Amino acid sequence: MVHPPTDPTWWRDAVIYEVYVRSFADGDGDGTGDLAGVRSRLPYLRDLGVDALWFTPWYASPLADGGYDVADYRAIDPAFGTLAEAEALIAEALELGIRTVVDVVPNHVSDQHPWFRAALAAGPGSPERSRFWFHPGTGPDGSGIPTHWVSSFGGSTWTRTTDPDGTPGEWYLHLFAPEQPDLNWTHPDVWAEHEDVLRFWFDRGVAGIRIDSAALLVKDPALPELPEPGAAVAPGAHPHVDRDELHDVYRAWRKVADSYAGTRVLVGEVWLEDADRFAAYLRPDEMHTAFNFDFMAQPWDAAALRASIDRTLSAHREVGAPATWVLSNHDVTRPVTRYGRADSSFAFATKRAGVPTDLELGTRRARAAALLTAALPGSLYLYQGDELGLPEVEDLPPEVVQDPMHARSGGVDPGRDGCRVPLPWSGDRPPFGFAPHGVTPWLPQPDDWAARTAQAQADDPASMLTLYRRALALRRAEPGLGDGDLRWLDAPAGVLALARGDVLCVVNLTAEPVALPAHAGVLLASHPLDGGRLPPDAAAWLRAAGTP
Ligand code: TEU
Repeated sequence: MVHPPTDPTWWRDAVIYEVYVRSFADGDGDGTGDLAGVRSRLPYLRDLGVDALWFTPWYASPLADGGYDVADYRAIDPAFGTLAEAEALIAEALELGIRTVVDVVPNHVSDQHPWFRAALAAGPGSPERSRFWFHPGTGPDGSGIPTHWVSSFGGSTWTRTTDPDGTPGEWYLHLFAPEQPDLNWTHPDVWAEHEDVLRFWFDRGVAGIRIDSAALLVKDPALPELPEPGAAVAPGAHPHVDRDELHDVYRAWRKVADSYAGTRVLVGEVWLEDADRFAAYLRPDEMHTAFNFDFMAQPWDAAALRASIDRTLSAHREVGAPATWVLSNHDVTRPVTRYGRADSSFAFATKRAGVPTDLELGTRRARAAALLTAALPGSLYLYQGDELGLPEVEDLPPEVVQDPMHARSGGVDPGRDGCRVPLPWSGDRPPFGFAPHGVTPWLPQPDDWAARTAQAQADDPASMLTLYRRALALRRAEPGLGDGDLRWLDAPAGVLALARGDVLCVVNLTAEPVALPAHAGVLLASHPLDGGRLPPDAAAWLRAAGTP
């Protein structure tokens, strides 16, 4: 559906394109993507057919974690531009019918944030420190870590401070990198500041907020040790994941969002295995939607995908929220690479570089997956570059990798930079139009990306870009697609077949061509049909039989 500016339900089936600003397009020629680059490419995004842009953090930041270490929420990082440019971008995008979603990172701030600097300066027991989790170490000299919690980036969640006289001091908590101290969500300043930040961006016309690490903010103030591996934890009682108090935070945020004209939405980054605990964040007075990582993590397997789709839809139905469909983002392996591996599921713990990969197979499957996800009921997230079929770049020289996951694992984890390589726009050699000729992008692009540029794909009927453009155009034009219900059709093992109104979507995950169900016409196929049959690892959208 096309969503006019006043449509209050725009978010229920919106196609939201994730912009990792640093790697999108470089307007000022310093090798780093920026707001000028995004503004110059807005027509591309309009032609792609997206409803909204989600910008990963564009705020002032030392970039210790690609901007997820925010020093000032009310300023744009100078490497990306200015606040005036952000305001212009929001307005220009809206003129093209594209809404803007900004990223808010409430779990932590940068260690360069004024609050944390003040806390370090003020010393133990100060009100400034009470906005964070400072704690004495264990043992007579305080040299033992307060708890054995494990950072998402590897290693401990605690770093020891140094007092102004040079002696070792208290420790502070960081679920991510040491440059990202966790905030204390029992502190009223932390609540008030975030509500004010939401207002700051809503006042500038943004249509939504993506909430980073949304299930991690609240900690048990007693800071207990983690439960033993495998031990049962009462729901909501883990020391730092999915605690019940979180729901009060999002109810307060929802009130802020609802106080604005037009529907301003909250989108949660909620990684939780339990579908009901996940859906609890989507009750009518909390977030609007949350990323569906259960689906994203599934291997290329019909039964697994179908089970995940059913789990998703039934959990969302309980709370009346639309589902989201996500194939990737700036944290995970690119789909054409993941689907080209023997184990095509995604999990951080099993992420490995250098696993044998069949990119041609992965690309076929990613094309089929694009048609599957675009046909499912709810909203759709598209990570920049997936519409170009970019592979994960797995041979970045270690010295250029900036993701803290890489260094903190001692180089064992490849990190996430392989999906953050600057986009190829045009031309036959780096920087492929990402930056002016002769400029070196902040991460090197593979030399062989000439055929993957947006320009090379734009007029190629067989390209990934053309497939996405056609799929998104049809998704808007077909009343059966977008929000609503899904009906499974009978299909052989390994084949997914579903109906959305009078549109059918069939996906063949077997190794043999399969007969298509009765239909009145083919709307779109991810691969040429083989004498009316659907080839392996392909998908088709069909007009149901019996409809004009
Ligand atoms: O990610 C949070 C998160 O839990 C994962 O995506 C994370 O990368 C993983 O747990 C590592 O094991 C968000 C952002 O998407 C990510 O880019 C940031 O690094 C992270 O928060 C910290 O702000």
